[in-house]
Amino acid sequence: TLVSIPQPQKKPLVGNLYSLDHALPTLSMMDLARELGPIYQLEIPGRRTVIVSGFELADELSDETRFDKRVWRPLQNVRAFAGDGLFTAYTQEANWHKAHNILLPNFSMRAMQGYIPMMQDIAEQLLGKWERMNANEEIDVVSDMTRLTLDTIGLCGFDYRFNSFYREDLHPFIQSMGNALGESMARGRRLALQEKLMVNKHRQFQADVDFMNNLVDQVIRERKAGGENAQKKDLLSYMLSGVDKQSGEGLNDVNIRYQIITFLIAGHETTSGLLSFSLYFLLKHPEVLAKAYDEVDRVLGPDTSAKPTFQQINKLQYVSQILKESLRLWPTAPLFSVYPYEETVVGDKYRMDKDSEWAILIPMLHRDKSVWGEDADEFNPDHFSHEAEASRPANAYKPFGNGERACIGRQFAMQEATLVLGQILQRFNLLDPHNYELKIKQTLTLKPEGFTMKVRKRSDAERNLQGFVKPVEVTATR
Ligand code: FDE
Repeated sequence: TLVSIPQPQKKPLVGNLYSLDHALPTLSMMDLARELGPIYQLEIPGRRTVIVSGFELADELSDETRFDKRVWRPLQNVRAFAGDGLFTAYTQEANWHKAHNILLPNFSMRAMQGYIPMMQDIAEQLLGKWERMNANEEIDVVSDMTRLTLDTIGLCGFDYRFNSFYREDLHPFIQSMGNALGESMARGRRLALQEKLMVNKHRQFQADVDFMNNLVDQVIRERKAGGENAQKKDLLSYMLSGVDKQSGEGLNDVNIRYQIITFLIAGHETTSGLLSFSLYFLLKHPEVLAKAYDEVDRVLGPDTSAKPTFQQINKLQYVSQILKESLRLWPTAPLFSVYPYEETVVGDKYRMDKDSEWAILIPMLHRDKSVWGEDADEFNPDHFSHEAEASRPANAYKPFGNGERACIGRQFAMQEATLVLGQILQRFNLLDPHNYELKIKQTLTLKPEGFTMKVRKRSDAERNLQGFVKPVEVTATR
């Protein structure tokens, strides 16, 4: 028998519009999940959303034969500037398949080796900045991590230098992108009549979209005009030259523009948040930090001028466990949405219409004690030991979404984050001068708010060099 899905108390006309804190919708959703259980629904005028956070239901919704990614309302608004780029495309759109087929090989483990020099270039800028800081200066962690991740995806994506470490403010492109993303979210909670009155917001939105398009279109034009000699080993060159074997076609210029904007959006805030949360957790868990230092010293050794190799980065197992554990507690892209190909019943008792919105609330899925154990709320990188990973069902961990629509940048982000975190630990002691207390800030993604720390250079005496073996140089192949 079918049962109705729990719902928080609603108000006349606005329904559950005010059941969520609009600055922090994800945190409100987490509170509601603790109150109402693994599934509940919210009603906002014109829209009903079912929020799923229990493992069993999320596991069922991960079945790609029954369910597909839904480009839900906030993402639909992002289509105004990311169009049919990978993230915002409908799975049925020809361009999704085409771009997926063309770009997938450029995100494989093997392809990752080719990005290392560019990732290192930007990492050096961050490390150099931190090394030159005076003892009284504090690091605004999220800002510097955003500089790093933006510049990295800019360089690896289309050989463009945002040079964020050489400016105080955000690059104007990022300002426009931030505005446009904020407006896309805001539109989701305005009532139809309110929306009509937002003339200035609409004008600003259009200006921001135009600015982004122009910058990216110019980069594409310049690259094409540069001819053969301008062939770089970045994503743009693969987009310009790649042919989809299935259709025999390449990507058109407008779609390439959308892909570049997509990679900039998807690749910088999420990874920046990941690194910021990881540093926060390290500051609060000295025993984990000590283990991380041991590993970094053993793998990278004392020479901070030596560039870590692909092999070394992959040996930083514990560092990568720290990153995975951070993404467990605070998955920086906290929700993804699905719809059923056919009207269906989920969990043997909940009806799922074709047009309703169902979303998986990842931070709560990642705290489900039935799969993560009694210490599910605790930060503990041992949740990602080989044994723990092997014994856990696959769909218990979804920070990168699901199936063929899962994150294409996963390896890229993990390699970038492992490289940088490893090098930060090789060089610095981390200090927490204000005993920072975690506060979440939400845009489309999650990040720690107002998080500052200090660093001090580590001395050789502090390193544990037992077991360090200098690596043999192996040339990268692609
Ligand atoms: C995707 C993604 C996802 C899914 C979503 C949905 O379903 O809606 C998720 C969840 C994610 N992603 C997450 C993440 C996290 C991190 C750290 C990241 N991510 C990173 C990155 C980087 C880059 C470059 C990227 N990323 C990208 C991307 C893309 C393009 C996409 C779409 C795909 C398809 O095809 O759909 C994603 N990403 Fe990420």
